[in-house]
Amino acid sequence: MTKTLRIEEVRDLATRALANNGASDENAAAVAGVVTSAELNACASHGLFRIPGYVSSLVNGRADGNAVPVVEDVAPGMVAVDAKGGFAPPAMRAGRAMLIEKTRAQGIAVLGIRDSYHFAAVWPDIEPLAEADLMAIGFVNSKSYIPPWGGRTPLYGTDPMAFACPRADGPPMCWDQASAALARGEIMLAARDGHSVPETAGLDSDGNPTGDPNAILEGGVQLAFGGYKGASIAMMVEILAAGLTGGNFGYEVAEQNDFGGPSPCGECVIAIDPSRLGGDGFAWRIERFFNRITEDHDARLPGDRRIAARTRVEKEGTTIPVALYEKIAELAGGA
Ligand code: NDP
Ligand code: PYC
Repeated sequence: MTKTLRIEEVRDLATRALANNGASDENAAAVAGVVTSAELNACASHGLFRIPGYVSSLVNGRADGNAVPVVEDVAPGMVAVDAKGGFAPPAMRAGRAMLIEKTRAQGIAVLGIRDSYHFAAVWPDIEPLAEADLMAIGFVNSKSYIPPWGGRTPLYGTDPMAFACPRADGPPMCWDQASAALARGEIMLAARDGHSVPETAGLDSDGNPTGDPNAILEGGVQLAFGGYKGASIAMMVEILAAGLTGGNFGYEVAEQNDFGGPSPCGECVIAIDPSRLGGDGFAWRIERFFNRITEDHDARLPGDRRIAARTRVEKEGTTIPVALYEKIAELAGGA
């Protein structure tokens, strides 16, 4: 059984569920913002599905719902944000203006967030930079689920990275992908809904490839996309998101008690002003380049599925299982 919600109902429900369980108004609004964006963009794995996990991290005291992020101007091209054990979206909101200012002033700047709980897609973090005519690339790490290539023990998180590029004609192009063959959220949704997953997604507890999502989640491991090449990407994401920022590596989180909610890790965003190198013609050159992609048979730009979803979901709403709706309504103190 399913229930369809209008997008403003999603925002209201998510905000109340967080606020009702100890998040400050500001933090609840920031987290509900990324959850609502995920539903609007048809990204079910990081939308309302994540609210019970956010709430459990508040209730068990792991994440601080009243954290006030501290933004530090650490170098001409560097912004550091200490999330103070709170969620990542308020930390990103707090640091973004300084990142944009420094990038405009110097052509390039980097923002690092440490001690933050990230449980969302990455494109909402970097798309606003491309809307401000900057290029951006973002890296987030999570609790470890993926062994190093040739190993058996989880070391890397599912470690997403996202890239956003402004364009002359349309919303920014923004891709966003896990270093894992499949985001853990997708495997969890498959387990919930009784679907199998591709056998490239993970191994069972005996080390055998499996399409059974429960076998991967319960004692198995996930695999990087593209074999050893994806494992090297995951390693890079750990180094940039955690090593560079002072956040926890995925394995350090795995060694702590696991409450199943978001992981206290790190995030790194590099922003570049393309007009400094590419000149005024940059956005149109990109447009012509993108045309070469979209003119070729069934090829499309990454992110186009999400962008197309926005108009549809705005009009028709988003559909979630009734059981999830009832759970969140209970957390929110009522429907
Ligand atoms: P997908 O494999 O679904 O998609 C990855 C990217 O590929 C998207 O940009 C998608 O665009 C694009 N894409 C898909 N099909 C095509 C196609 N036919 N042609 C061109 N591009 C295509 O995502 P993942 O499962 O890897 O990740 C899902 C989400 O999980 C991400 O948002 C990620 O940030 C999040 N995540 C978060 C983590 C965290 O720690 N916070 C950890 C891991 C993942 P489109 O969306 O338009 O289909
Ligand atoms: O889907 O892999 C995932 C994930 C991990 C942390 C948040 N999302």
